[in-house]
Amino acid sequence: MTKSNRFASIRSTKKTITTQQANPNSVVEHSVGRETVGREIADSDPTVEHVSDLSLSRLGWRATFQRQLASLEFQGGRAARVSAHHRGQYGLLTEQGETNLAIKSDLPPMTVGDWLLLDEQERFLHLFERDSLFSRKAAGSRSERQLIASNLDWVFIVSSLNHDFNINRIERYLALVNDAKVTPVVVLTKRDLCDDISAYTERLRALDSNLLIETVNGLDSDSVQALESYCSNGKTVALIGSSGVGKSTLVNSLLGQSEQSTSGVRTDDSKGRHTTTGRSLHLMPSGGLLLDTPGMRELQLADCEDGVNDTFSELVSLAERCRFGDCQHQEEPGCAVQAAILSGCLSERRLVSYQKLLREQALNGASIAEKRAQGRSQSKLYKRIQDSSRANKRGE
Ligand SMILES: Nc1nc2c(ncn2[C@@H]2O[C@H](COP(=O)(O)OP(=O)(O)OP(=O)(O)O)[C@@H](O)[C@H]2O)c(=O)[nH]1
Ligand SMILES: [Mg+2]
Ligand SMILES: [Zn+2]
Repeated sequence: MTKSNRFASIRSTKKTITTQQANPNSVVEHSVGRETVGREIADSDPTVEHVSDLSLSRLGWRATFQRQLASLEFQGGRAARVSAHHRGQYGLLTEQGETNLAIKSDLPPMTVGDWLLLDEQERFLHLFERDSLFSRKAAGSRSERQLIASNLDWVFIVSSLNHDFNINRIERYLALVNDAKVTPVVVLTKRDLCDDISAYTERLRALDSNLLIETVNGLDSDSVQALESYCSNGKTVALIGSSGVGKSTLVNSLLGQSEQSTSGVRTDDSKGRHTTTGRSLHLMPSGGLLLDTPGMRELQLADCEDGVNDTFSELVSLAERCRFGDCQHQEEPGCAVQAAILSGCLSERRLVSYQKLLREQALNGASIAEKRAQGRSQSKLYKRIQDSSRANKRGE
C-alpha cells in the first residue's frame, strides 16, 4: 500500500490478541475485532502538525490535550491513545492505525483511554494529563489503586432488569463515576424479560430525580438506538457493571457487529460467567468510542469522598442543618437527617449506605497511602544500602 492511499477509510480486521484477566497471573486468548482508523496521508512524517487532524478527534482527542501539547518542551512526536492493556504491552491507536508499546518499568502506570506521545521510533515520550480517571481499590487484599479507564465523556452503569439489580451496588458505581467527574447514565438491560420496568426505575429515581436512566433490550439494535446520542463523534463511553448484565452485548449491538464475545448467565441466580477478561476500546461506525470492561466481582472505593458526597447530595444538604457540626446522625438532638427519616422523606437504607461508603473509602485510602509510604521508605533504605556498599568497594 502506498503512503498516500493508506487508511483512506475505516477498515475492520479480525485478529487474536492476548489480554490480561482480572487475575493478573492468568492470561487468556480471545478473538476480538479491531478497527483501524486513518485518512489520506500525503506525507508520512509523524509530526505534531497531525494532531489537529480530524482522525485524532475521531479517537477522542480534545482541546485540553492540544493545549498541553503546545506547552511541551520537545518538538515532534505522534499522539496515540491506549486502546487495550495486554500482558507485557499496551495496544495503541494512532491516526496511522494500530501499534503496540512494550510495558517497561520506566513507563508511568497507564490505562485504557490514556493519551500519550510517541517519538518517531514509536518510543514513549509523554503521558498527557487526564481529563478524567476512573479507578478503584484493587480487588482482594492488595492495598493498591487499580486504574480502570480515563478520558471518558460518559459512563454507562449497566444493570439488568432482573433479581441481579442491586441499588446499593448502583450507588457504589455512582460514587466512583461522580468522583471521576464523568456523567453517569444507568442503562437497564433485558427489558424484554421484565414485566414491571417501573418498579426498577422508580427506585433509581428515588436516588436522584435527575439521574439519566435508559432501559433497553441489548440484543435489539432498534432498542439500543436510544444510547447512540451519547456516542457521537469522538465521545468515549465506558460500560461498567457486574458480569452477565450485557455490557458486551450492548457493545456489539452499538457497533453493528459481533466484536466482543458474550455468553449466557447462570439460570439459578442470573450471574454472569466473566466472559470479558480485558478492557478494550472500540470505534463505532457513528463516530463514538466504546470501552468494554470485564464484570467486576468486587468494587471497593478508595479516596473518593467527593464522589460519595455528590452521590448522596440530599443527605449532605440535610446534614448542614443538624444542630451539631460533627453530628453522626444517630440519636443527637436536632439531627435534621433523623428528622427526615422519621417524616419519611429519607430512607434509613440511604443513610446506612452513605456512612458505609464514606468509611470504606477513607479506610482503603489510608491503607493505600500507608503502603505507598512503606514502599518509598523501603526504596530509600535500599538506595542507602546500595550507596554504602559502593562506597565500601571504593574503600571510602
Ligand atoms: N434477553 C436478553 N438477553 C440479554 C440482553 N443483554 C444481554 N443478554 C444476554 O445476557 C448474557 C450475558 O451478556 P454479556 O454481554 O456477555 O454480559 P457482560 O456484561 O459483557 O458479561 P461479562 O463479560 O462477563 O462481564 C448473554 O447471553 C446475552 O445474550 C437483553 O437485553 N435481553
Ligand atoms: Mg462482557
Ligand atoms: Zn445529624
